[in-house]
Amino acid sequence: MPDVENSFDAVVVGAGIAGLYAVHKLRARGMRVRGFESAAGVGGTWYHNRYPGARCDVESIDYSYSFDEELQQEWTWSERFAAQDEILRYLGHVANRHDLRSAYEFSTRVTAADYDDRSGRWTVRTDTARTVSARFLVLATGVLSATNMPEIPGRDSFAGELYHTGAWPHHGVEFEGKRVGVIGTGSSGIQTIPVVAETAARVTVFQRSPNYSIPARNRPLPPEFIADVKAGYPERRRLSRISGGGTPNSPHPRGALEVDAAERTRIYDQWWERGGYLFAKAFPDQTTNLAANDTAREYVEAKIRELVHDPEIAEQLIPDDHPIGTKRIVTDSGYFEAYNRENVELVNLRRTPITEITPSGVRTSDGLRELDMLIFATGFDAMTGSLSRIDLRGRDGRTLRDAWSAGPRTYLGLAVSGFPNMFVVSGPGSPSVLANMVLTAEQHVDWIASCLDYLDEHRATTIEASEDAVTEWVATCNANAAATLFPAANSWYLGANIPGKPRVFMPYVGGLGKYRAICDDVASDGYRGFVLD
Ligand code: N01
Repeated sequence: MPDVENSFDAVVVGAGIAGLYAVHKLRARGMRVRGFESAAGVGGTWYHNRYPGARCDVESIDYSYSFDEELQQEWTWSERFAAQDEILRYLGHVANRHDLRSAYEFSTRVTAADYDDRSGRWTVRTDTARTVSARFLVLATGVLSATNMPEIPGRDSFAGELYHTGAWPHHGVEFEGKRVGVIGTGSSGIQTIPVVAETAARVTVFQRSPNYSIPARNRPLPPEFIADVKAGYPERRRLSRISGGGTPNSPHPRGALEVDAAERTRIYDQWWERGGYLFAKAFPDQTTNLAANDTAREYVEAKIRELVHDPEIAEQLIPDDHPIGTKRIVTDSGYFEAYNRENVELVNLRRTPITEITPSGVRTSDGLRELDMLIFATGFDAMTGSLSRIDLRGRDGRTLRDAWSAGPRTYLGLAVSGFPNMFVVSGPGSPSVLANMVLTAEQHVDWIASCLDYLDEHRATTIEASEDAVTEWVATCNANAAATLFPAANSWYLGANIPGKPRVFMPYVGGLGKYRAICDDVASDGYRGFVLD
């Protein structure tokens, strides 16, 4: 007897931005969909990253779904860069509006999924002892969701409060009067530090690598501005979809070295005043030409020297190991200025490395700093971490971990050879993390839904990326990355932040617009590179 209750057309893993839209889109095709989400509610990244100061670095009016015109008109963002709680409220609103929660089992982590060749179905298992089967498996597990807790000796002996920014607790965390240590100065650390410094007795920042950061210049959005944006959404979204980064912004028409010094400074001043990571895109050649990059780097370095009063500290806050923009430029609110406070201390781990964590604090080679609270802002096993934590088995029991032992291999970031009817949303080989994650997720899910229409029309039951197409796509991604300065940075884009992870540049660097055109072309060419059965 077929187990109708536990048998679905598709399982969607994850209730973040991508998973929610996947559930909506597949249900709209009349499919029976079951979602699983390890958290107790919707939101994905925005559910977990509740640390103080957590805020998106893409403008709220762009970092929002475009698929539902009514939603676009009814929702009003309050600030230029939305804070975590506002984005979470928004995603809750979307879930209500489209009745998405009813598809999900929450507080349920998918532990394993395996494909059965004979039935052509996936069997999905969870940590709540649920077993369901589905024809299609959609992995919307997030790209920055598997937290990285470095194995520092004595870590678990710390007797004070210990948190990771990416798994922040739901209860209130008080900093007042406390001695707080923060390990890590990526986007999460740089957002956290100034907020904690406002009330903590002392903040000790343990910095291994400094980062470039540009002030957010966040502000409330006035009603006239919102009205203009809402009236112009169709064009705004059209420009975003064909752009490189998924927002309607384009760089100067000429390269940084093709204009004179005065024009260059004028443009950098404009982007600096505008605020945020888009500074990386002031000129089109900033991340492809080192001499062009140097002009942007020197401009920002001079700004850091202006912002930080102590010149010795300023020098330690200036990166010397990567071209600007080859790690995501951070969008901050008062980060460098925090070092002008009496209660903020910078510990340069390049000079004095951490030797151990003790019950009372963090010991570096120059002594012990006693702490009441230790915050790990140490990032994520990005892009592959959330997938490799699931025991995924394709044809003949082959595991994804084995298939990707030398680094992730996908076709278009969407499909893996040997794993039929399995789609990854925002996976390695897609532009996702280098663009606006909402629009990239929409593009992926729309493509998947059209692909399923095509399968139905052609009476095909399975679709699988061919090994040749995967090999070619991996080569394309590598060639694209090699033509830029990105591989020069030891970034999470390359897996360089996780000991032992293969060093492969994971995102597709060619931009969303170009990527969309490639995906559309593959589809209109009868899903070139896929095997349909
Ligand atoms: O993580 P990261 P993140 N000892 O990997 C340090 C997005 N995001 O959570 O560089 C000491 O960038 C590590 O040092 P190093 C955004 O795309 C967006 O901050 O490896 N230090 C680094 O300083 C971002 O890029 C937003 O030498 C250790 C830090 O920890 C991505 O998420 C906000 C260490 C980790 O930085 C990840 O950002 C937040 C060790 N053993 C995140 N191990 C916005 O939208 C690691 N570190 C604004």
